[in-house]
Amino acid sequence: MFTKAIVRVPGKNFADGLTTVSLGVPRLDMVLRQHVSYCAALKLCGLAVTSLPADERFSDSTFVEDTAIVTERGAILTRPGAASRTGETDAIREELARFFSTMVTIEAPGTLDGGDICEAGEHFFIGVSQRTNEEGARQLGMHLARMGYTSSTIDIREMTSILHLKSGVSYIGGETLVVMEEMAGNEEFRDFRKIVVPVEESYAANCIWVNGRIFIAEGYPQMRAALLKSGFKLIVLEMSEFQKMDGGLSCLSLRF
Ligand code: CIR
Repeated sequence: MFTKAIVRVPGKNFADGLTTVSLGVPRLDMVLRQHVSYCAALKLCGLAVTSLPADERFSDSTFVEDTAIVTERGAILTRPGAASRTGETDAIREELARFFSTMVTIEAPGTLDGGDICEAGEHFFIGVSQRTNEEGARQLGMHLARMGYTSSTIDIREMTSILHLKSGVSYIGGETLVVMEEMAGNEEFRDFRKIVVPVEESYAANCIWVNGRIFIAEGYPQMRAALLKSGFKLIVLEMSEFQKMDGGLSCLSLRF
């Protein structure tokens, strides 16, 4: 169970962040409203939410997930792969130091975004992507092994439709993965029960388990029906403005 989460309020310059999609310019009032609802949902699930103030130096800094991997056995500070985001980790280091006595760091020339790391119980899938390089993946694998976890890498560099591994696959507890159709056949996922997301609902593959509930994005009826049919309790959240900047439900918080 999670007891805490860290989030960061989106800044006024949120729309200046990086994006690979052409869904239009996010509306700040809606960004803020959607962020408030997201935080409220975390609180509803019993988490104490630390809400960091907006950091206007970094337009993408509301996507805190990319700055750290947080586990029950310690935290790993990342080294984000986008040059405009590398400075985001300094503030998160200070914050995490309040909660974690064990903290290690991904070092140059390694790069790694938290969005590429999919925790699945004792095992971690590490995406090698446009943001996470092989050296970053190697360092993370080593840190995780020292903490007693196993890991394996999944190369998504050829998959142009997703930014991060977790844009395409999410672990929602037990033996279950939610996985986009394009990735469902991956051998790494062979031992898991898979809920396959149809191509037209791919964005919904990024969902999160929070203390017995699954947060999913609004507007994806097939995914919603599939999860309900499997007995999951859902919290459906509007994510349109974050989607415009390549962001999903997992990126908006560090949960531990
Ligand atoms: C970026 O390109 O870095 C941000 N605009 C979106 C990051 C989304 N993070 C995530 O999926 N973990």
